[in-house]
Amino acid sequence: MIDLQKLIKNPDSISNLNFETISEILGQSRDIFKNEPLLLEFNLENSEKIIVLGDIHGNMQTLIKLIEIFNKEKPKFIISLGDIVDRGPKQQECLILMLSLKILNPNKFFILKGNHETFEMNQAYGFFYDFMSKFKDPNKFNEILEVYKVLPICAIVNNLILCLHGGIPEDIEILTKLKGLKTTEINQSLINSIEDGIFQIIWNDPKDALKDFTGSFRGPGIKFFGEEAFNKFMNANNLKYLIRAHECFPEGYRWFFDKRLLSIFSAANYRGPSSNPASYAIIKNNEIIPKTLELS
Ligand SMILES: [Mn+2]
Repeated sequence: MIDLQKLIKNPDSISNLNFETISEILGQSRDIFKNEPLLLEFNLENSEKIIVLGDIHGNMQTLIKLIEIFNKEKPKFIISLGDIVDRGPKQQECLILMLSLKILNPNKFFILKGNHETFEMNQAYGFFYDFMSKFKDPNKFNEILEVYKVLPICAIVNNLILCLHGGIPEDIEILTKLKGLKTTEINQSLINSIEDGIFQIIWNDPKDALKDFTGSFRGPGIKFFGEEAFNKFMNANNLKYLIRAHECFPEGYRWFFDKRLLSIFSAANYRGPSSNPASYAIIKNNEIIPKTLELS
């Protein structure tokens, strides 16, 4: 049995884990995720905090700083908006570190699915290659895909603040469909009614100076959404704010739509030295406070 506390204190040691140990961590975290609903719901008492994280993309240096912030701020819950792997130098290490945090704090630490928690993206953007160069066996990678399959999709805080990776989907009823649903309960007819909505949740982007939904350069089925579409979705679901990730801005975070949508990204220097600070959000007393984190 691996000592996860020790692993978290020495993240460099994750690089040397054998697959047997990794498999144990994947299996344990999967067992926790599969009992979580696809739509998580949180309620905060006055002065309690949630920390929300954006994309990590293998940036261990930023992730270690963020863990120091968790220890200092002592939030009641931590929500990651996904995109832990692909692109950065320590992808497998970041994933195993995040899953270890989940296993040790199952009721405090939550991970939502991003568009990079998929096999297609891992094949195109580095994680599959990174994994294969170490463990050589594509069947072993299936154990990672089994974890992706059971990740929750979105979270709602105090019935007011929606958290997800990409954006709102065209399906205005998607949250009602996901509410109370566990991945283990999904059958074929249900898949047909939720898969487009989930796909757009992990892929869509907001765009100023746009009203409705429009096609995106990112690919078929992916949309940009404007303020009118955003307001319609949020009002229909009695929600006020959205916190999302998925896009890196040079200033670290960006507000959209009259400060009702906050976009965060938690991998610093994503496009090279000094290209962007990392950002994250604190939710407290139904307010959203964006934060940046400069890394040398
Ligand atoms: Mn993304």
